[in-house]
Amino acid sequence: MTPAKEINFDGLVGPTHNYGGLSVGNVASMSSYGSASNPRAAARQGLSKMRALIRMGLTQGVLPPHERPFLPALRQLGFTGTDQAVIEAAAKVSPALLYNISSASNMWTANAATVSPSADSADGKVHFTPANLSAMYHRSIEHPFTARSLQTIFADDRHFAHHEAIPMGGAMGDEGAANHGRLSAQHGAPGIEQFVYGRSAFEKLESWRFLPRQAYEASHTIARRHGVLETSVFMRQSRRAIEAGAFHNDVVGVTNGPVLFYHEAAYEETGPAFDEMRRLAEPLGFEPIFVEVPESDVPLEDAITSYLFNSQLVTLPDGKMALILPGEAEATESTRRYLEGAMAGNGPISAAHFFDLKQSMKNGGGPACLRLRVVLTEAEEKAVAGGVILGEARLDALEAWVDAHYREELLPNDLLDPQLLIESRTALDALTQILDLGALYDFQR
Ligand code: SUG
Repeated sequence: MTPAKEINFDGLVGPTHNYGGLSVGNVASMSSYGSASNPRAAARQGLSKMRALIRMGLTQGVLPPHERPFLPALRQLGFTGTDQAVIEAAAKVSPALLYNISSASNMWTANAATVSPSADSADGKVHFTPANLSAMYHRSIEHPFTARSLQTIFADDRHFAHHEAIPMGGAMGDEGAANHGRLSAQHGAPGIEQFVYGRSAFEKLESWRFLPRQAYEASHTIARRHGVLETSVFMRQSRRAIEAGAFHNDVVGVTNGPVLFYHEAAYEETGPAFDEMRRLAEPLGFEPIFVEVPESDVPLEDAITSYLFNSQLVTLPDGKMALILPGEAEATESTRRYLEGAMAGNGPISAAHFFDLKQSMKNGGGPACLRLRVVLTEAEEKAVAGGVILGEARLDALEAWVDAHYREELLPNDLLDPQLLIESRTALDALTQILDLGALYDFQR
């Protein structure tokens, strides 16, 4: 086994972070609609979490925000003329359209792609499939730039393999790593991949409160392409969890090392899948550890509002596991009590760290949504391009950059203001220098 470590690539919150209420089925996003956001605070909260993880001895990466408002999307829809004319015309036709092409939703990089480490894949490369995010227009426009960004950063084809996003249409949705987990003895050891889906793309679903986003056929495609099918297990999200607002499985479950930490109501059934995981783990020399949180300790509704499971379960340098949680999990009585018990017991979770991520949480994004996990060996890490693996000096530079370029208040109707486009491009242009990424954005080409 070649030793490897997990690197979290967090999404840097972009300058247009706002509450446009775009995500049906995401209760936080729907109920935050119309309130004032604070893009500067949002970006700062994310950077503080990254800094704290670095100080815990973990390796931290960052992925750049996408260009928003995204004028190429409006031009594709037939708006012509100067940038200002395009924005003004689109605003007249449909303010909602402008909200959609301005969303900072790409900050939730758990939805950027599904990543399989080289220890798992048949050809010994790290595999990436950008998520098509076809469930909602504002997210469906992310994958072309996500692909460009990942191909720029993980450019070395001796180590990295990139696939196209899954074709869209009907219900062939793929939401990336938010519905993907991995169990292994250590990060560098071969593991089992867990693919969680909400439906078949070809199934008729009637009278559901919220529709599932992830298709079984999409999950299966990824496992096949990544060369991990033999060691993959497919599980169906429960209808109850989806209808209660668990629009991604990472709202009700998280994996790390041999551990799957999940809510009792997360899956339609667990028995056959868990048996299969035990069977697959045996020749790999480990036993999966299933930590189920019963409904009687934490009601599903509390799990969803507190984001207990939308935490990062990380292995610290001393080998112990810690949870990186949103402050909401401390403020909710049932989850706080559960965590106190878990840490006092002899289970795998030894510490809980809480972070103020309220700006992102109000759009349904917790600590786990904000990061894409990439397991890399030393040689693979060395092959990462640009300055996206962070040290404290670059974090200082990013904080100063946020303070210089981000507004402290944004209302949905501010998205109709062409000045925001200029501010946003000025900021992103400076960012590509800080992160040493060259001419990454369309407006720079
Ligand atoms: O897709 N919210 C995101 C939140 C994604 C959270 N990610 C994970 N669970 N991994 C979503 O529902 C709202 C954006 C807006 O209204 O601008 C939004 O897209």
